[in-house]
Order: sequence, then structure tokens, then C-alpha cells
Amino acid sequence: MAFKKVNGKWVPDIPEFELGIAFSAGDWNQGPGGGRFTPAMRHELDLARKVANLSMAGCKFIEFHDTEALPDDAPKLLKIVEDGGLKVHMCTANLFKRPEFVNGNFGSPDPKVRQAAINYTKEYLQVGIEIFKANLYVYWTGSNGINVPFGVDYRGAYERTAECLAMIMDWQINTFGAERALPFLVEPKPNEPPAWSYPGDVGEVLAVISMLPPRLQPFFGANPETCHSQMGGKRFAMELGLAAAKKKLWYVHLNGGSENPKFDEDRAFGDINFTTAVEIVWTLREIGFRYPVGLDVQPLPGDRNDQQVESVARSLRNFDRAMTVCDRIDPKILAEYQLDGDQASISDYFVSCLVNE
Ligand code: GCO
Ligand code: MN
Repeated sequence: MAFKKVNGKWVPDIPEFELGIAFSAGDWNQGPGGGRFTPAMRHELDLARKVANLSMAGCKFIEFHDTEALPDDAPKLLKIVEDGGLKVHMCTANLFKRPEFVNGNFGSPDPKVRQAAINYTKEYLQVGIEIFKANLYVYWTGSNGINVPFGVDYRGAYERTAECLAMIMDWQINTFGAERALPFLVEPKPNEPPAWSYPGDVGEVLAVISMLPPRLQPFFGANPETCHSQMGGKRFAMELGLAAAKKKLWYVHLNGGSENPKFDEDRAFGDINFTTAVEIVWTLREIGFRYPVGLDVQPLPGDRNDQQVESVARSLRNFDRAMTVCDRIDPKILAEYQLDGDQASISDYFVSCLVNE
């Protein structure tokens, strides 16, 4: 079941765990590397190796794009995943690296482009439900954006995006029933690949959800990602707070990066800024987040094949280290300082907990 009725309302039925127990990472997080300016330093691994690596790193789940795990191969790939002791948590149709989407997907003014995006999405939702038995579906905005001013009609762009989401959810519910429908999470990013993308942050995701017919809104949530928020100049933990306040925080993609990165650095969780990692774990604890935690982290450019899964493994260790720091923070002391508006003491208290003074 992917949704259940509580007090007459549909709520997501996603497996729950104690925080820090259940992690998921993408098949794409163990690639060979290489981009426009960087060499590929590793050879491609087969899925069995990737699954073994993720399991060794401490993950319980894996996630796929339809371009890596082709719909026709899904039964065969699922067997490899299960033989390796993992399950599929999330699946997602690739709406960024296909030529038809180079100028956008659900927001495109071209009905043929929107229809293609809808078709790929429906196809992979079906694979997620019937084959992978996935817990949820993610739509990362990908190419939905513009590269030059006047690139699209802005009001229409958001309206069309909402219309496509509504059509997809109506189809899902009519085809599989609400109980089996996969929770549909929107993962915002402010730019990259386009210069400006939409929806670009958690607030925009919530705005788009609010544009949907009320009967469909309960089936949509958000998947905030650390680096994406930081690219938009946001404090990630605040984005988590906002999504949770609207009861839409159903998944997270954690990673690490500099405070205002110009591109998606996708470092290990806790890399570069461990303070931010502690604040994130603290916030997830405060919110009572109990769903699996995702790690969208890439190997460092120079990592060798024998370090392929090191970014995921280090993320898990850093999550655990952040939990240890959180255990030292007394919520009552923090709440008192917050009530007093004593920011100086908060800052001093946090660092004393960090270094275990
Ligand atoms: C990015 C995104 C992607 C998505 C993934 C799943 O690199 O900007 O984070 O990794 O999370 O494509 O939709
Ligand atoms: Mn992501």
C-alpha cells in the first residue's frame, strides 16, 4: 500500500524506521564520473557490484532512473537488487537527458513535449508499482526551465506544470486505485541544467501543489535536496521545516556542498560543512522524520574504483557522527535560549556540544 486513509484523509503509507537506520542511494551515485571538464576516472560497474557496494556501505534501498533501469529490464534488475539484499525505494523518469526535453518538460509550451513527459512518467510509475514495488516516485524538475530571458511565458509555465501533474495523478488513481498509487514527490532545484529552473525551491513546490485540484493534493509531496537548496541561497534545514509544516516532507536527498555553490557539488553528507549536517539531522529528529533517508552523493572526481561507494559510506558515518553531536544538545537548554532570543548563547552552546566541551 502506498496510501492509507487516516480520519478520512489520504496519507502516505511509506515504511517507517528509527532515524539513522534506513538509507537509500541512487544507482547513478556510483557512476564512472567525467563531465564536460573532467575525465572519467572509474570504469562502469555492473548492477550486482553496485548493489553489493551500497549494502556494504549500510544502505537498505536503491533508486533508479528509467534510462539506467529500462522498463523492459526491470524484472531482471529487481532480482539482482533483491539477491543483493536491497529493495527499491524510489524510481524516476529521466526528463532531462532526452533530446525532446532540452527546452523543458511539464512546463513546455509544446503539447507534444508535455505529452512525452507524461508518457515516460506513467510508464515508470507503472514499473514502480507493478515490478519494483517502490515506495515512492520522484519528479526532479531537470530541464524544466529557461536559458535566456523571455525563455517561456512564466505564468503558463507553472500552470502547465501543475496541469501535467494533475493528469498523471488522475491516471494513477484511476488505473491502480489510491491505495496503490505511488506518492509523487517533486524535487526542486533553482538552476542546472537550465539557467533558471522551476519549481526552484520548497516554497515553489508547495505553491504548485496548491494549484492542483484539492482532491489530488494529498498525493503530492516534496523531496528537498541539500545542495539544491544551497544553490538557491536557502538554509536547507529551514526548507525541511517548511515542507514538514505543510506535512509534505516525505523524502530527502542529503548531500554536502559549499554554502552558496554555483553548481550541484553532490559531495558526501557532512563533507565541507559538518555544522550544516548536524543542523539537518537535528531538524529531522525534531520533525520526527521516520521515512528512509536518501543520499544523492557522487564520488569525488579522483576517487578510484575501490573507493566507488566511499561517498555513500562516509555520508552514513557522518550522519551517525551528527547524531552523536545531537545527543549532546539538550533540547530544553536550546529552547530556553530560543525563547530568550539569545542567539549568542545558542551559537556558543552549539559549538561546545560539537567539540564535546
Ligand atoms: C541532480 C538531481 C538528480 C535527481 C535524480 C532523481 O543531480 O540535480 O539531484 O540527481 O535527484 O535525477 O530524480
Ligand atoms: Mn537529488
